[in-house]
Amino acid sequence: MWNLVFLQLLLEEHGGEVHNLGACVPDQVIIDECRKVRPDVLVLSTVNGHGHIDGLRLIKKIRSEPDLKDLRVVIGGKLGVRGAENVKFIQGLADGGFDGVFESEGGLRNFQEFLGLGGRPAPRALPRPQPAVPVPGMAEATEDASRLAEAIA
Ligand code: B12
Repeated sequence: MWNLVFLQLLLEEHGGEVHNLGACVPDQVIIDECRKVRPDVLVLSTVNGHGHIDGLRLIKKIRSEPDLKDLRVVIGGKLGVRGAENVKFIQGLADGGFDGVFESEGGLRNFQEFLGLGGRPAPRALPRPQPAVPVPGMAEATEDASRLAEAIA
């Protein structure tokens, strides 16, 4: 899946070590892998518009596991099937427990800033991102997407 290849390359180009679990991974496999690897951040990608449903289910499971409740988890991509209107899913996903929600219409700048990668030299390990609430860059992403929606309308 090109979205996953794209994300892996992006993170590796910035010095991150990526464990790519592939597409359509069962929730329990993700949870087990997070326990085993203890990643700096779990990055979820959604392409076909169901991500806001699957993502919410998964994050609730992850947050109900005491040893994973502080794990950094983000989701991005096509959150729904409504283009720029997908921003309406951002708040619900953030409330569900995601540390960052990045709708594809908002671009990648906010994601890179969240990871602390904005234009600085490549670190070997991803630094700890900023605190979870408010979701970093969410306001800007929402504004960007709203402007886009207005431009299209
Ligand atoms: C190749 C393709 C397929 C392939 C592979 C699908 C896959 N899951 O990878 C096949 C043929 C299997 C397929 C099937 C389907 N597809 Co399809 N597919 C595409 C296509 C042509 C390209 C997708 C792609 O690889 N793009 C390249 C990657 C790099 O881009 P991307 O995924 O958009 O990711 C970017 C951003 O979203 C963002 N991003 C993504 N993830 C993340 C994560 C984070 C953390 C961040 C920060 C950013 C981020 O970064 C990327 C670079 O900008 C798109 C149309 C298009 N031009 O996008 C439709 C598209 C994704 N498909 C679509 C649909 C509806 C489907 C099906 C549901 C059709 C069906 N009814 O069966 C199925 C779903 C199958 C499945 N389980 O996923 C729709 C989704 C509608 C929407 N969400 O708005 C699209 C957009 C086509 C359309 N315009 O209608 N598809």
